[in-house]
Amino acid sequence: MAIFLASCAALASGAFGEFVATFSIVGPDVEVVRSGERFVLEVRADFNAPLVACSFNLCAMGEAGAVLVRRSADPQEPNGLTYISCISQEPTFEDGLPWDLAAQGPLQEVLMDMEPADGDGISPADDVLIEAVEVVAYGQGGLTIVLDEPQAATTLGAPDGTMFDVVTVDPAASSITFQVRGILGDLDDDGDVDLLDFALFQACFTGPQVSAPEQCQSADLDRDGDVDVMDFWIFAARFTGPS
Ligand SMILES: [Ca+2]
Ligand SMILES: [Ca+2]
Ligand SMILES: [Ca+2]
Ligand SMILES: [Ca+2]
Repeated sequence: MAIFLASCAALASGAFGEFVATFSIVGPDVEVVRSGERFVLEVRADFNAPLVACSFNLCAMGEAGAVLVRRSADPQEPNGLTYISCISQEPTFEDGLPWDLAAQGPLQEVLMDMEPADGDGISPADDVLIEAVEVVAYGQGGLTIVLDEPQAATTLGAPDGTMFDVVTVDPAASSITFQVRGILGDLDDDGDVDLLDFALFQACFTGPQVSAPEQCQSADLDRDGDVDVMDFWIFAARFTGPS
């Protein structure tokens, strides 16, 4: 691990000159998320040589905050890139979560194939899912999540001792911004989830796969377009009574 950290700090400068990788962050196609709402962000990449390791930082900026609650790159849980496992120095994979991206600072993710066979690695391709992370927004106001300082490696070692190449982020897709509003389930925006909110919820309840009208978007708590019993269970779990 110490060697790995040292390698990580000493940025490679074109050790693999022909290697080109571009990273981006992708989130739900919404402008507004509710405080307490959980959503998924994907780190994706285009690259032209087999990828065996990468690292990047996730940061949160703005008035509202975000807590990272789950990673997909659990060594025990294949994320679609089954030979990729995750090591995170700060925090460790096992005990680091939840990680408050606003209060605790950037989270560095390091994903790698621990023992790649010769020629192993994720095959070169466009728009590859590197990792999906689940985030819960909190507070009120603007929230921007930034993908920062991505690095990647085509091998776990090179003759000159360098490991990672600096890669680029897609400038148009290196960050994602939301407005964080209210509390999930607080349909009248008065700071609680009580029977008055339930009355509004009930008025919007139409069942599965019935498209919710504009005024009922805030009752679609799982954001699948309808207001059904799945939304009700989320509402019930958030029920606080009047404040
Ligand atoms: Ca309320
Ligand atoms: Ca539904
Ligand atoms: Ca729904
Ligand atoms: Ca109330």
